[in-house]
Amino acid sequence: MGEIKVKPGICRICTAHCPVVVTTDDGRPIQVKGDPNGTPYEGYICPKGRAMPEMHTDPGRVLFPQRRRADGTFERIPSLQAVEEIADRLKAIIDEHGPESVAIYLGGGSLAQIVGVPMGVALLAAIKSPNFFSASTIDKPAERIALAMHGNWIAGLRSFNDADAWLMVGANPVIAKSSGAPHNNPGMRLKQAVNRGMQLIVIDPRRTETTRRARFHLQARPGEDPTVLAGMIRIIIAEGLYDREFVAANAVGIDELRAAVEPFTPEYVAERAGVPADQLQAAARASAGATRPGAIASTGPSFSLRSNASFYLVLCLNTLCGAWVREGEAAPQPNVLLPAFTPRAQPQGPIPVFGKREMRVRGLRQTTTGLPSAALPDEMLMPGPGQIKAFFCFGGNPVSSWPDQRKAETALQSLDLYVQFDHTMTGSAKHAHYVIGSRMSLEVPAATHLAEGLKYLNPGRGFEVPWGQYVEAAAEPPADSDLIDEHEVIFRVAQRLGLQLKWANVYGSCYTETPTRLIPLDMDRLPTLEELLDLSLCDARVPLEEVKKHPHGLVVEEPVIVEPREAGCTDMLQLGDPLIMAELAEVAAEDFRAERADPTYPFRLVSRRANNYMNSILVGMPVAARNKHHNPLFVHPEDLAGLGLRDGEVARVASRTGELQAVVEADDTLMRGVVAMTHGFGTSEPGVEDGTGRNPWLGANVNLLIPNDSDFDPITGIPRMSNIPVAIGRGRAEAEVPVPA
Ligand SMILES: Nc1nc2c(c(=O)[nH]1)N[C@H]1C(S)=C(S)[C@@H](COP(=O)(O)OP(=O)(O)OC[C@H]3O[C@@H](n4cnc5c(=O)[nH]c(N)nc54)[C@H](O)[C@@H]3O)O[C@H]1N2
Ligand SMILES: Nc1nc2c(c(=O)[nH]1)N[C@H]1C(S)=C(S)[C@@H](COP(=O)(O)OP(=O)(O)OC[C@H]3O[C@@H](n4cnc5c(=O)[nH]c(N)nc54)[C@H](O)[C@@H]3O)O[C@H]1N2
Ligand code: SF4
Ligand SMILES: [Mo]
Repeated sequence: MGEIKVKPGICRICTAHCPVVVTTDDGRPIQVKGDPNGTPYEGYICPKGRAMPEMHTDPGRVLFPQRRRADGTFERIPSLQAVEEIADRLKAIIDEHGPESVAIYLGGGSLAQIVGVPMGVALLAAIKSPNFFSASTIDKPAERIALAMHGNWIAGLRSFNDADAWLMVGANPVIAKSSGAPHNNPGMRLKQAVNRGMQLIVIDPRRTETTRRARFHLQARPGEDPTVLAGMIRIIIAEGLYDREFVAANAVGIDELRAAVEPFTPEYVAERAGVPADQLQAAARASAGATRPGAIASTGPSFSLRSNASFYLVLCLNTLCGAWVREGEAAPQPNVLLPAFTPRAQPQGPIPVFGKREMRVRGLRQTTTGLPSAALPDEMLMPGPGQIKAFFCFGGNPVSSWPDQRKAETALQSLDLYVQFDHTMTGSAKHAHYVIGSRMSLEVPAATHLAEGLKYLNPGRGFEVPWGQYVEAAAEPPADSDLIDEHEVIFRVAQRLGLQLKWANVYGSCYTETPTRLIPLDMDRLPTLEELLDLSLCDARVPLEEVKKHPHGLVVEEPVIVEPREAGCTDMLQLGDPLIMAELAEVAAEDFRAERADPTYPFRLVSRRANNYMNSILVGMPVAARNKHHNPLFVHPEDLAGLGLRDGEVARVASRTGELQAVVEADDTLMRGVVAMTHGFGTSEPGVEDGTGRNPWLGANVNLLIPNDSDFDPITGIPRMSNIPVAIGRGRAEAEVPVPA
């Protein structure tokens, strides 16, 4: 044992951003626990957070910049040499193909690296490339699109804390942590809320850890969220249960909405979605009868097509039920590390959904959520002006996470310059020209501002209380390594290209009340990560110096009271957006019986998440796998019997465009006819995991089943990633399963 130190930290594996305490032995992390002094979290931590020491000390960690050789193997090169080579290649590409040939992608891993991506954004701005992509557009792009169509409420949604009804559509926060209930131990918060009388309503085709707490579990067929939500709204309007006064004063479009939901009678919803009429009525009445209701949607409806309609109808429910916070009440989520704003009981009316930039493929365009990442592989592959040739991937794993895995892989292979920032050699990284390892999350200072900004994406998400934390590095990077931070790589590249970079001081968003301030960086001197973080937070509501005095985080106790509507404010919320009303007419006109009756693909595959992994993060690590290294296909036991398959056998799963092999696991929480699988596993090499974890990248990647260019939403570009028609049969015999070397 060397010198033992214990320091506070922030887990940034997911957006819950739990406060933790980190024990190090000579700087090397040996234990991460929940921080009992991180007040709202009360010492909570999940298995992923506890696995951080293993992530940091993983023998496979990328400790030196890696350059790919012609034969596909990698060689170690000095970090400054890597930077020079990247800069020179980038310059040649820009000179030949123009700035539009350069793109960056922000993945889930960049939550840990909070100054890397802003530096990448600054580089794009300096070279005048519009190509900023992020995982947000293959996550829940509809949340901001629906918000743009419906309008936002400046003071925000009433808090989950004292909500007396809460509707969650396709969210399982007990597992996913930050998707529909407060971040601080969502399982416990839900339990406490239900115990104090909150009526929890969950729409999910599975009986999940979250639905177990629900007063109403509407076990609807997947993909039927617009039907179910329209049915609820129809009841609420027809029975006059909505908040007439609030709607009259703050919203337009109720007549259009009333007409659009008319076809969705309880009987129709019952037949189509499988939700009994009395359950639908009871859930609708519970939502509308509550005095402090709230509604939220997550990846279930996002992945099942018609996501804009689902998210929009959730916002309509919030407006109809008067869920927005009123004048004189305490603002639910005043900023701490983000800039101060005046919470007003007034709408910010609809804003344009589309931005200027048009993609070259499928008529897709920039939206309020950004450029559609689902189009990225095509933009890399399609020749002609605007083809993406240089790609910087910040903590993302396209080969794992992008729909149409084979296309994603081919696209990455086609690039002239692919730089991957990651601490592990993922299925994506092995195609990169350069793989750059940086300091990992516990080795750098960090703050909670990104998680604070979630409320700007989806009202109701985010911290339960005004919470802020800033921590210093808790661990030291491994000795004898040549790690180089993402911001440093990009800054030095810009220096070599003679560019002036400008730093954006806030987490930019169209609803951030304070406009982004661009601060020119001194290009003669590399700024430290600390300096950049300070610059990002220079307009924090609670001065950063104050937050820093509370290393275990602080709750800002003093309430911020919601101000009245400004004189002269004429903004109104929109309940009858024409695009969504037209989409509801399309939904009502669908021949759902015929669509369902395809005998070739009798099952519907839905998405779900696993407790021990965050997307592909931690996949393949023994500490997370707990002796189960594969990615099971969950099937109802009676469906299994019907297929003649037994628990643990290998099944073949085929969609209309792809297939995979997976180990089946009996799961009676599913609706009959619905099967479920998580993503994050496997390269595109065929086969199933061998169960030993020796080759974590081999196996069942669900994106083999998902095309990105058919069956997609025309606005978000997001393809059908849940509710996928599939056929299931017996897979290869066990003996044929390849055993990786
Ligand atoms: N079929 C299907 N596809 C999906 C989904 C699904 O449910 N089904 N989910 C979608 C969703 S919601 C999302 S958000 C996307 C996620 O898409 P991505 O963000 O592209 O995928 P992740 O697996 O989260 O990749 C995170 C990467 O970051 C790396 N990483 C972790 N920590 C660090 C760090 O500190 N620094 C750096 N540089 N890297 C780090 C990890 O090793 C990993 O390779 O996938 C989407 N794709
Ligand atoms: N442990 C863990 N936590 C995570 C992640 C992880 O991989 N593991 N990933 C993180 C990320 S990137 C994200 S985006 C969030 C996601 O957070 P959530 O959106 O809460 O993700 P899930 O836990 O998959 O819950 C989605 C639910 O939708 C249901 N569902 C599927 N299809 C449909 C449908 O058509 N309609 C309805 N109503 N429901 C449907 C599924 O059964 C599932 O229970 O989680 C984050 N947190
Ligand atoms: S819930 Fe998220 S932030 Fe909290 S410990 Fe788990 S992975 Fe980390
Ligand atoms: Mo996500």
